[in-house]
Amino acid sequence: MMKKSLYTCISVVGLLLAFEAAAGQPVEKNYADFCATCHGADRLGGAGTALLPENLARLRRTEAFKTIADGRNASQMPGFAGKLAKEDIQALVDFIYTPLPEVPAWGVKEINNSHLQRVPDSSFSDKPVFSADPLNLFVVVELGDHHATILDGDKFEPIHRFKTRFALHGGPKFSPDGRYVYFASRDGWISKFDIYNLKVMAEIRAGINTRNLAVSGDGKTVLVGNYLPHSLVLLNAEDLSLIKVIPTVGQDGKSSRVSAVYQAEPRGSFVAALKDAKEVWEIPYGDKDFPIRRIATDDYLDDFFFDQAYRHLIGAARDGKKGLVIDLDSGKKVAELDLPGMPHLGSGITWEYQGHPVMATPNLKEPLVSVIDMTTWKTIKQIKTLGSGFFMRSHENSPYAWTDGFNSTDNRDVMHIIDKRTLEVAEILRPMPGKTAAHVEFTRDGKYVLVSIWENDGALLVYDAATLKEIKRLPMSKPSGKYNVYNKIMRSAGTSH
Ligand code: DHE
Repeated sequence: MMKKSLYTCISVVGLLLAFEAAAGQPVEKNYADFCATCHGADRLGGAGTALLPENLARLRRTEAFKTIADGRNASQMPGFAGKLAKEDIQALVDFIYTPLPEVPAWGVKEINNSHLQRVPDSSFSDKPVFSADPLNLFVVVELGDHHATILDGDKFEPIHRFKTRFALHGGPKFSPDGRYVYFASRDGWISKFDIYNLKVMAEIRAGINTRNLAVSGDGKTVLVGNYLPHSLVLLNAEDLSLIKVIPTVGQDGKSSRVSAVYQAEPRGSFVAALKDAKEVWEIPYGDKDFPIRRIATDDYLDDFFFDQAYRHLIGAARDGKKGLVIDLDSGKKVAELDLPGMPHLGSGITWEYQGHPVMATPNLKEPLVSVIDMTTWKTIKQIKTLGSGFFMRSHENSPYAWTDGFNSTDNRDVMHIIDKRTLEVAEILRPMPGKTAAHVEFTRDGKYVLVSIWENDGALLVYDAATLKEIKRLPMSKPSGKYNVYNKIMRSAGTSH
């Protein structure tokens, strides 16, 4: 298969020469030293977002200045005020808001040229090549050295570890039978991994800066949402070959980044939110033309999740302090949610509380967990925590919901155990004092909980979900998310879908 050099067509030399910082080193040197590792030498993104005017459309320059100086809340972006003078920072701001001499093309030709495929041969098995329960496996993403581990969820022993693309982000998605898992990297690579045979089957670069992917409920199609270019990309789930590229242009004719895409199996559709247009798109995946139903929204949606019936979409506006609830049948907003500090809504979970379905989510900027009645859409409790959290998890068989303090400054090492029956913090754990603890996932039966120690020399800690005692520790390289096959394919109310 052909693999094209990705960035050859872009010349940034002229642009680099155009700027020089007023103080300190030239701006291009500062960019190379402080920004390029995450944002790409050519500004097309990597672990960090692409730094192009198109991608920064909704960020004011003063905000960009603050971000470079102080870092970015809810991301891995550090602040550089201690290393760069104000003039240097301003020069960087001007630099990143300057268009590239040529907008990089990433369309049908480039996507097709990047396609890599492994054809199954007689050595391939239709059954797992290992003895562990294939539905109680965990896929653990290790961000430290860009690997993934397939973990036996009964014995808590690694079965296989393999190299992934650089900077995977978002939850990997499974085929409906749990045999295949699909990963997306921030720089647009989509990979399909055969868990039964422990082999990467296909890869394709669907974008330059990708948000996330979804796999259709019938297992036939993959939809990728991009920041750059502004597009949705439909792929055949079988071999990841390209079906079509859908430019994401709002009703007003302006093109937009994609905030997130998910599949809504009970509706037979994909749902995508646009980041720069007040629109949600529903795309039925059973129709070979993939028609788009546009739903107008009151605000730009950053991320969203669904109620368990997939009737309502619950979205967060990035700049606002509220969430929106949209009835997907009528296409109308039915409620606004009081969310004080911007949730990472994909982390929302649901359960039954006193006969009502409730949803709960941490808030990235406030040390609070919001619990909202999903019948009235009113907040019934804001549970105080020691630090702002990022992820939240539970399981149908557990009375507890676990949430971290990942987004705090002083309490990144805590895990709060919330009693779902009383809405009180029942216990606070410090799994490894001083080390960042984050992201939790339960085993298939809900009896054990896996917690990440989010450090390069980190670990995966296994807890008894009832006694809250640690029972095993596995060294891992910055394990970010871990995903239980059964809980994901059954769309457990306690985890992300
Ligand atoms: Fe994530 C999921 C958006 C920063 C780790 N993150 C998601 C999803 C979205 C999202 C839309 C759901 C996608 C899915 O699962 O299909 N994340 C954002 C942001 O907007 C934000 C705040 C800024 C950004 O950089 O884009 C952001 N996320 C981060 C991080 O800094 C984290 C901690 C480290 C990293 O990988 O960059 C991070 N995000 C994660 C993880 C998930 C995730 C581990 C999957 C959670 C799950 O259990 O499903």
